[in-house]
Amino acid sequence: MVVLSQPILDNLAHFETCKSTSDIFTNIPIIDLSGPNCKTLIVEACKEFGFFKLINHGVSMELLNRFEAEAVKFFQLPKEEKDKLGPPNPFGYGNKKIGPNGDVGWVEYLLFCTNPELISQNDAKAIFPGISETLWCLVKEYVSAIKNMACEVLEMIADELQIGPKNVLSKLISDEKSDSCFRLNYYPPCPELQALSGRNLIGFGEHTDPQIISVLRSTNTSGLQICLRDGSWVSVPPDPSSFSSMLVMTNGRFRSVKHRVLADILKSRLSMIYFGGPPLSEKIVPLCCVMEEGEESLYEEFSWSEYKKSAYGTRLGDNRLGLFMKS
Ligand code: GA4
Repeated sequence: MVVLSQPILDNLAHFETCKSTSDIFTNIPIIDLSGPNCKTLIVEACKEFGFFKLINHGVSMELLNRFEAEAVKFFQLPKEEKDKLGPPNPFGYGNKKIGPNGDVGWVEYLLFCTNPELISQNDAKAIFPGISETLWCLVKEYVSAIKNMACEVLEMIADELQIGPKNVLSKLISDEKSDSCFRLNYYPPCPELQALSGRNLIGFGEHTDPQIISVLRSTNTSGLQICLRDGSWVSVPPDPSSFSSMLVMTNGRFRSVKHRVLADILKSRLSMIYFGGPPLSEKIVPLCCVMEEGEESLYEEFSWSEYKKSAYGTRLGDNRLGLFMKS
């Protein structure tokens, strides 16, 4: 038996933990973006898991590596330097505090607004005061490449579901007024974790993303877990050359996957996530083509702006869409 010294426990006392599990998600749908059947496989994955892994996506590894190196450099700066870019409101540098409603996690992050109209009208100084020109340029280059890829995925979904025209979904995120954001999450190693035998420290607590599509890429450290239909949590092995994508939509047919990230004892983890949202005024309603004759919408009609406002008033783990369910 090991007796823990009090300071170690105190240090982690404010953070959530969960029971360790060694279950690995072995049947992740892998979508080869350059392969046949891609459209069908994506739609199947959206219905079953709300999550899939993209390979042969065409985004250059050279860009990914350059971006990763610059991002790590930022998180390795002294605390005082990083704090100059925070607290996030909601954009900027954040450390341990997530969102405006009291959530915490073993994570540092940079949250950027990447709305195209704002970017084309302003320079980095206006959008993100204090960020280095180099990092900001890389964010723009990366987000533009990922957005193109996300549009390709949404066009395939529209095609497979036979919702004409082809760009009916992709235009929501390619619109000049689309409301998107980008986040760099850095999970520092936590050696004290060793003391928590049988439990893991939560880096980013369980939640679903509110946007239309999220594209995630991480470095080679595990930590991401997703929740399966039966409520069990499984680890998603990291793969720095692929992207994972999570989708929302379609009157309950597509799933928005619940996910969380665990901290590691020895290795840091960096992830880059693009969140593609529609223009603020866009009405969010189930696509009529996916509904059976006579089927009613499960949700009240709402705009992205109303949904987003309500989402920012919730805690990370809350059921955000539940508030808009018809009673
Ligand atoms: C989850 C998805 C994105 O990371 C995010 C998060 C946002 C934040 O970090 O400010 C929120 C969270 C996310 C949903 C509920 C609210 C808002 C933290 C939080 C507790 C940037 C987003 O758009 O919604």
